[in-house]
Amino acid sequence: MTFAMIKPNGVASGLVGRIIERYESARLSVCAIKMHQMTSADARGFYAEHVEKPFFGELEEYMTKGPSVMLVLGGENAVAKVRAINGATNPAKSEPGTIRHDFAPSMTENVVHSSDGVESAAREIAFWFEKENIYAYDAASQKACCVMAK
Ligand code: FUP
Repeated sequence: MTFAMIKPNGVASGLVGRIIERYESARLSVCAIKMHQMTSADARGFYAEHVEKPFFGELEEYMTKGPSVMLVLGGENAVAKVRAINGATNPAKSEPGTIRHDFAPSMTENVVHSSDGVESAAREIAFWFEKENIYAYDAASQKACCVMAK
């Protein structure tokens, strides 16, 4: 499982459906979903590794300016798959066909986020979701049906 987020400009531009469609078309399943507008405290906690960086002020302003859609996505190789579908952090360097290439106007406003590894995925999922609200993907059946995570 991995954590993904449709950032404020993605939501405001009406891209929620098109972005989730890309994930689901890659055989990833939505295991949890919610909409939430980040507070400054959220941004500082979620991006703790970046708080001291020079770009943090701009990042915080962007991330708190409207609601984002938080997602837990399940399926085989979910972490790597979602990173590939999203494209490079800097849209100018992203491959054609990726979400950031197709929709992101700038490095700061790069439309989507996803966890960069299995450990960060666990941390980020736990940051936004209670365990009982996450539905595990049933890979064996290859169906979109989900079972409650234990
Ligand atoms: P990613 O793993 O792709 O989400 O990227 P990072 O964790 O490295 O960065 C988090 C966010 O900070 C990026 F989505 C955009 C922003 N950022 C900048 O604005 N400038 C930078 O130099 C690096 C990151």
